Amino acid sequence: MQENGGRLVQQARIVLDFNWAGAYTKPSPRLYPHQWSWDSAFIALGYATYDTSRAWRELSSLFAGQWSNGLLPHIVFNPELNNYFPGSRVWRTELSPHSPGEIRTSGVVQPPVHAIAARRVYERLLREDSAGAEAFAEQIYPALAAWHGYLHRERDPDGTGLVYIRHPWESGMDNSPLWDGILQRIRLRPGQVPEYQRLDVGFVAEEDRPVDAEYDRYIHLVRHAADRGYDEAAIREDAPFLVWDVLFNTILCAADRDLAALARSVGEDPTSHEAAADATGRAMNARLWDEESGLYLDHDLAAGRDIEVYDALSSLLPLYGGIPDPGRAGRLVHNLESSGFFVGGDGYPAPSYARYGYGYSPVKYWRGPVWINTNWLLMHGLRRYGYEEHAETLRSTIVSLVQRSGFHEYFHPATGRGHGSDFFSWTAALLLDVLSMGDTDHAY
Ligand code: 9WN
Repeated sequence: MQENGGRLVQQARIVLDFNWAGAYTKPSPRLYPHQWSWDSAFIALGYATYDTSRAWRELSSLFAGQWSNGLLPHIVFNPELNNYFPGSRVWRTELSPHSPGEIRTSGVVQPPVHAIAARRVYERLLREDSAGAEAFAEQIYPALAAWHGYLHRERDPDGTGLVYIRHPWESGMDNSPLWDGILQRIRLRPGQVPEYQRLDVGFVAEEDRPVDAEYDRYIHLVRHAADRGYDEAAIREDAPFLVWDVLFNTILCAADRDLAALARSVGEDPTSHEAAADATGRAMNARLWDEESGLYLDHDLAAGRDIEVYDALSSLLPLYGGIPDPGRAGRLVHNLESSGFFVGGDGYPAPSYARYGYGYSPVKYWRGPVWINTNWLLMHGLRRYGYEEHAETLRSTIVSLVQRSGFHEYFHPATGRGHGSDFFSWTAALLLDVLSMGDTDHAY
């Protein structure tokens, strides 16, 4: 490893050590003090490069908060801390017969990156200690199978192959312009606006965060689910937000394939996971591909129409899941090169939302800033389809951005300046993964 790479590795490990809370890793020191679901999976991928036992502990701690119906909550609360809004009291998850009694959690989910991370941890463990690898797989496989089972059963009741999300937080891309049309439909009159106090804007610049009108609707949607006791059939009956999301389904498809591999390693039958992945891939191509634009679009189930937002980076990410055929992949890459996303020209990775798009903001969270996780997915997607040069450009811009600007949550796409929280765990973890790419073979 080169001198600079070595220093960056050390710095990234320091970030993760600083955020290590004894059993899990805080996404960031102050803004996100509890354990978050997809963060933990990305973080485990980083630990897998140098500390498999921590990777294992990270995932175990998250799955300790799993519900008896398989739901893996997007937050597992640390009972000793109450400096995050919305905290456990707002969620009222005790109203569900499935929520765990002693561990407090939220009542929404996040993209299921976990089987992807678990497979990687398993493979690293195999090289170190095959008995340990076996024990890990035996422990994690049933929990992952229950998690995917929940998604396919509860979030795809008609067996379409696509699972729905019911809150912007479930996308992981909370205030993306993708959700503007739906959130605008939610009319809150005086008295309906929930009363609460945000804490996030005390930790980071207000202009970097979602606006109050968005938070009102986030909390309104939390209430909608809690008022129905987290009964999925009741929620979907009149859910204001019900979406087939491209990124969520892409990740599920990829994760189902990794789950199949884990099933094989514990002597279980992988065919149901493979069939689920095939069904999701097929349904994405049949229902979410938009021939005219050459992009995958989200679908608004509550309104019964596609979400005609053409500038979200997530529209290109089915590359990661191997979902498009080569012709469609070519059209996605053409969009990447020509639509204000790319990469290379100005030396930065791809923005979360293209800079000429309506609704673009260079600092506001998921409305334009560069995030490392989505670029990591894009990089692997490009590589998977043989776009080596693009992937390499992206890899080197990811490294140089973090080297220059630090381990921020997100970055201004035109200046590279860091925004949101500093010392952000998945930026560090995924950087470790990217830096390790030359060293070892990656199982993608
Ligand atoms: C709400 C923890 C999480 C990430 C999300 C990101 C942000 C939370 C918030 O932080 O969301 O879940 O309070 O803004 O959007 O992707 O998992 O890092």
